[in-house]
Amino acid sequence: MAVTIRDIQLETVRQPLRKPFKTVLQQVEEREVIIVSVTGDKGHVGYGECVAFETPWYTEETITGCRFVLVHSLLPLLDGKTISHPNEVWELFQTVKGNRMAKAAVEMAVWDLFAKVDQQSLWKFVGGSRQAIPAGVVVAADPSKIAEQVAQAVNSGYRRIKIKIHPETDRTLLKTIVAAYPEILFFADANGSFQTHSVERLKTFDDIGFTLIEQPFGERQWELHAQAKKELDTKICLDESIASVEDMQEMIDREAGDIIVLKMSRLGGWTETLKVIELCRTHSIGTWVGGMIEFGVSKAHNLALASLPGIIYPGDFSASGHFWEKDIIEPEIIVENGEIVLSDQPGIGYTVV
Ligand code: OSB
Ligand code: MG
Repeated sequence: MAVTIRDIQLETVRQPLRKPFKTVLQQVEEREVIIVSVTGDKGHVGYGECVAFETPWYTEETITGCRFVLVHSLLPLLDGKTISHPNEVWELFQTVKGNRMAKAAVEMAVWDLFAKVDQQSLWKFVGGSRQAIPAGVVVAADPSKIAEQVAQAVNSGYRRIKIKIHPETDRTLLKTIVAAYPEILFFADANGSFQTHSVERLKTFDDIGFTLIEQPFGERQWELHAQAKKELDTKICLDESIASVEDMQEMIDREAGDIIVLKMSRLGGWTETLKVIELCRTHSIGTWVGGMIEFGVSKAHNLALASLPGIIYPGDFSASGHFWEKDIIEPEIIVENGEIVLSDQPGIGYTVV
């Protein structure tokens, strides 16, 4: 199968969140992303979404920087090229350093395009085997609102809830909430906020009942993560630390984590993500799929990712209506009985509006 790239378009989408998303690092109230559309020689159109933030609080990329790199560096490398497999895009982009979120957006679009040319759903095209994906939601709010938002999530059918924490978070409050819902899987995400604290401090969160704690320390603080893995019963899960296959190998060599959260954007797209999954499989390291306060295009790609074998926990998969008044895909993503059912339509399986 060879496809010649005939046209590439960028479109900016900007929308307020239905409620503020509050972490110790940043409060997000409005979201801007770039939708990349790639047209092949037979007229099929593939979509990707660039999910870098306005400021570099989560990774070093920004949406403005991504737009610049897309226009001036990445799109000229792809435009007019004939490719026979989407993983060739990674090779084409080798002369551009870093900028993984910008690269991921284009790569996603090309994978969607190839699945459409092949008349297959993207999740089957990448070798997925699960059509019903367990949902999960993130509570990122002021302490006074955590209990209420957890109750709402449980009422909406979510069976996995991730709570944003930092060293100052009220542990008694968390313990009461987690104990109130024995049937719910609770994750914690620290976004590196224990980096100026000790493993001892993190240990005081060990008996709350979290299945895992995501990224307690800084991106490069491998030693602290390794110590935490040894000394806590709660699983240590890395997010920001893992931006490549090399980072994954580093975590394995240093025994710096039990599990990782996959995000296609942070890893630079499908090709690198599939390599990371393969490495995890070889070393029996569990994976699950994270969210980026993203719109439906990025979510659809991440849902396809979650259908692969080896994904052991429910991801950050909330319904379109959780963040957005109106998503940019049709139909919107809905959660029923705690699951999201993937479409059999070609490509990402949603129409982009
Ligand atoms: O650290 O997992 C994170 C959102 C934006 C940036 C970083 C993170 C998050 C989330 C996921 O916690 C939220 C979601 O999209 O469901
Ligand atoms: Mg995280």
